[in-house]
Amino acid sequence: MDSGIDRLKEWIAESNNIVFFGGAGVSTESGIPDFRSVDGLYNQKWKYPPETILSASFFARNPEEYYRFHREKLVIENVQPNRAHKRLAELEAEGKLRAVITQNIDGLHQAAGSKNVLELHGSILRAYCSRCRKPYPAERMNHGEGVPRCDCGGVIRPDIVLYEEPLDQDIMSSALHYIRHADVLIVGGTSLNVYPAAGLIRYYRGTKLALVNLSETPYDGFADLVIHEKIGEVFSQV
Ligand code: CNA
Repeated sequence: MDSGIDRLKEWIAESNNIVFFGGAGVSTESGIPDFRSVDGLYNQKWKYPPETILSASFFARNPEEYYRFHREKLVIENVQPNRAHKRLAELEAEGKLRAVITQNIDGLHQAAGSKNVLELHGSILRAYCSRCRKPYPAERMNHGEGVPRCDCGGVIRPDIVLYEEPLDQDIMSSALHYIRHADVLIVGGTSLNVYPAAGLIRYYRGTKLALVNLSETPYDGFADLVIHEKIGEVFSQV
């Protein structure tokens, strides 16, 4: 077994205060493309770049185009949690892992059985009216046609944080609390390019920060252990 993975396995075995912080790379092995890999959404052809379509001003101006992108690119059918999601859920059930903090909007950690999931960027499995805030099931937003509308006439929107919108402060403070008090912090499947989420790992104060990511990140030098391998494969060994 690889020595980096051995070390991570030891850290996990010895701790009951592990926190996981992840991103889109956690779900690529479930078949959901990330943003920045070669086959990620940023490298696929679309009329506008994803940062533009996924922005609050674009959504307000052009909800038709937003929903075309949403249904074609964000909603992926029949996806299942992979080995990383499942092992994280097991570690929580064993009383070893305190929280999963995720930038993902796909709900796969909960599908795997994780209970304490902090969704920094919301979820495409929830929707609400952008005018009166009435909650709606995600079904029509994710699978219908055209722009879904509320009884009040407002546009129904996904419960995700669009670019230009602030993150939920309660979720951010809670994430910060878990990271600050973690013994082992595992960061995985994230390019650590999207702020303010990426900056959270600077609040870690321990000496066991493991970074599991296929490609290099700006924080590789900040970590105590760096593993450049597929996260599902790593979690199947720890
Ligand atoms: P990103 O910027 O696309 O980075 C993903 C990182 O994961 C890259 O550095 C890859 O090298 C790495 N990676 C890809 N596959 C694996 C793997 N199997 N094992 C290990 N590493 C891997 O995504 P971030 O999450 O950092 O960026 C934040 C954005 C992306 C958030 O706002 C998300 O909401 C958004 N996003 C979410 C999803 C989802 O919910 N599944 C999908 C696509 C984008």
